[in-house]
Amino acid sequence: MCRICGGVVNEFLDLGRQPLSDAFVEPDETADEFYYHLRVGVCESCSMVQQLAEVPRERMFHDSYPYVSSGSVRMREHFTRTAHDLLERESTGSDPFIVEIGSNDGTMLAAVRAAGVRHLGVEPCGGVADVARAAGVRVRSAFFEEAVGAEIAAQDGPANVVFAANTICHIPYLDSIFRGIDALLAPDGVFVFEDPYLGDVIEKNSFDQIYDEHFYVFSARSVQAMARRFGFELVDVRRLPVHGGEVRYTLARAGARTPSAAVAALVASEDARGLAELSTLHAFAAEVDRISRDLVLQLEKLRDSGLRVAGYGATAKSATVTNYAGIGPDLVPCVFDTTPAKQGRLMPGSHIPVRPAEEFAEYGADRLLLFAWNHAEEIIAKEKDFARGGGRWLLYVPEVRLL
Ligand code: JHZ
Ligand code: SAH
Ligand code: ZN
Repeated sequence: MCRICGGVVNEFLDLGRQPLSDAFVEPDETADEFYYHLRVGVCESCSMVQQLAEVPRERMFHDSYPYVSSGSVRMREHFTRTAHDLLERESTGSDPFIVEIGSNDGTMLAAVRAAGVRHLGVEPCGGVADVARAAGVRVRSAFFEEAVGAEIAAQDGPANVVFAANTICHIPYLDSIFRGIDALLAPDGVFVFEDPYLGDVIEKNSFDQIYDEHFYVFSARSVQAMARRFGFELVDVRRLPVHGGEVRYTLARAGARTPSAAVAALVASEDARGLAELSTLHAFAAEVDRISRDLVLQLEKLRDSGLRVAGYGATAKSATVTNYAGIGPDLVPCVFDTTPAKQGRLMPGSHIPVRPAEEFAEYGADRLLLFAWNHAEEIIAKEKDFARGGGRWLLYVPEVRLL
């Protein structure tokens, strides 16, 4: 049953037994790993692409959650720009108030704070919330939901903007979220969120965008239907190049703003290409299989030719690829990553060891599997010596290929 509208959900993709994508394990803790069956379907009534089973939120988001937004220079720039955009376009009145859901280490809100604007982050993971606090960002440690929205409104007054990046698609209980936003948002306020876009996932075969944390994959059509169901209207959309292709959705209270032409245009383009049709999604599922098999073949070839292989970027996304395709340390002996909380641990399920990025040069890789393909530009530029020395990058989005 659809988590948004109660309609019939048709399964189109079975990604098998999967661990929690951000549960990097200590070498002696692999016996305790949590697994679940990752299956994805689409709602016949509202077109929402969603998982068929839910992982309890506390299992995924806790005080030692390892992901930090600040791990990429390009993302830091993106969020500084985002803060300035929000401040310019939306923060009307003499004392505007901006709330961010899923504020993580405060990368976005630090720029709001620097502008001297009243703000609050809502973030359940203590470790990253403390990083934000250390930077002077105001954070409430909580899962945003109906009651939290009402409490913030009572304490701080209505919000002009509620923003969320890579967070709303993580939350199955969106009915409660919308009631919380209804309680919190000023009459002419906006709810702005950005998440991976179904159009890009299908076009690029980026099936690794689907893992425990990404419960929904949004499209303009499904977000429009969802907004209406909860008393809001989708009034603007903007495609973003970050994280492999996202859309920023702007929602206002129903009737408060006139939707821009971009909304109708994106919905029409989705309908024209049959984006949410089962035939399209089944074709995508077939591509997932083909690409996974291709990647394993390519890695076996590299191993058999005696080349030194490693992974680059211990992403959450890579859990889907490694566990679905069956890629372990025999094919990718280790992965390099800049995140201290991931280093010295094993990748979930595949048990590929994560090593500090500083050890990358001395390892002397011949081929690097770019798990963080969404940061390709930044990473390939940073590691230009690798290619200069004859090394080559192996990518699997949108196809398996050597650069
Ligand atoms: P990156 C996470 O996904 C989880 P992940 C989450 N569900 C989500 O939606 C997105 O973030 C926003 C490392 N790295 O951004 C840092 C280097 O080592 O693709 C990260 O561990 N060197 C919330 O994990 C990883 O790669 C570098 O130069 O798929 C990148 O993770 C750079 C740039 C990154 O998100
Ligand atoms: N916005 C940041 C962080 C994304 S990570 C960025 O785009 O880089 C997703 C974040 O959402 C995590 O920090 C997680 O703790 C948080 N989150 C998950 N459920 C939440 C909820 N109900 N309310 C607030 N934050 C939530
Ligand atoms: Zn539905």
